[in-house]
Amino acid sequence: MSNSNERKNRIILHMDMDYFFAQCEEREHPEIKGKPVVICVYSGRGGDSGAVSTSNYEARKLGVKAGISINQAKKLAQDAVFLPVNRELYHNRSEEVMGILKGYCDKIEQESVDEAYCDLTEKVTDFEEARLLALKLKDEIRQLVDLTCSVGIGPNKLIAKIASDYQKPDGLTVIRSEEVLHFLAPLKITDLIGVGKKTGEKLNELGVKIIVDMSKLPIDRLIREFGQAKGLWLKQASNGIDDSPVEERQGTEQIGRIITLKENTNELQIILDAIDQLSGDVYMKLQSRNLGFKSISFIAISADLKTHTKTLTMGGPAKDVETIRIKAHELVKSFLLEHPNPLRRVGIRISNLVEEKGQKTLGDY
Ligand code: DGT
Ligand code: CA
Ligand code: CA
Repeated sequence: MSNSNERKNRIILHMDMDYFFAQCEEREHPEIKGKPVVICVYSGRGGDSGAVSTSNYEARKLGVKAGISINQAKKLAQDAVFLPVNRELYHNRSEEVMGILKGYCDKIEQESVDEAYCDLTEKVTDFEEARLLALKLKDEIRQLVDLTCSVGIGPNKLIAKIASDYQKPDGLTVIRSEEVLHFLAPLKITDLIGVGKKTGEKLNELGVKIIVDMSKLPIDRLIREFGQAKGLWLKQASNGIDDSPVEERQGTEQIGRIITLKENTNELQIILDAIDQLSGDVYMKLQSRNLGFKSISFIAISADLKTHTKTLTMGGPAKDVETIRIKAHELVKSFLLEHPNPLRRVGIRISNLVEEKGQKTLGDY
């Protein structure tokens, strides 16, 4: 008989792509591999005004990190390759990676463009099996998308996330339940997700620098300093306790799916057959959320792993599978006329999603 009050022993995986934007660019432009690469967000005020979004590890060695100004980065790394952000590219790569991850567990919680949690509790029997699964996942992402990531596995989201950041790049860190306290003890308090700069400074004033210091503070002291909820959370987090579930997020911006073709091809009929299958999948998701769409894109990844996207936007919203199919076919045909080379992966994405008429939205009440 299982006790319903018993805390379930979970196995949670967190995946974070390595130097994500810069790594995507390295794949797109193989000639820049090995050089420092800096991805820039230009402010639009002209010249080099703007900030660094991310950089590869070669550039980080020179001190070029996210957040510094482009001017400063150019001083630190004169010979680096400077590229503007190409969000469409990163988005497509992200979708491919998340698609692979979804094949490993029923439910993923995508945290940002380059990271996600995945609950493996029902998939594996122990941490060793989870480790083997993570190796397979990393390998598949490398084979199919040609990107590296770092993975952390732990008994909850908090530990899994810290573990994925522990060895980078291309890391894999597994923290079993009984190793949690030992693992956390020497880490900086700001390594706990949720302890920001302000909380960190306040804790420093209390003489707390590393996690083990905080785990030793009496709970009422923490509550006095930070209030009931936060104080309690800090106490639990410093002891590696986190019960938050892995929850699928329903982003409303777009719905997409990409698959790998059995073999690289530019044959229209094979691609259209794949598109029909994808149309059905995308339609199911659209329908389950009671939405309509105005834009549809065809995503093509060629044999050399370059990503192309072709989008069309309609005058008004549609919500039926036939429109998805017909519009996607149009996009494929015109794409193949422009790019007759064999494709490796194909996908469709619908965006510009709108609430279906007749459905009451929260604003109606
Ligand atoms: P990592 O995970 O340490 O190997 O490096 P990244 O670059 O993957 O860093 P991460 O996971 O914090 O962020 C993922 C992507 O998000 C990153 O490639 C670029 C973007 N990003 C991160 N920080 C910033 C920022 O401060 N500004 C802007 N615009 N983008 C950022
Ligand atoms: Ca990352
Ligand atoms: Ca990240």
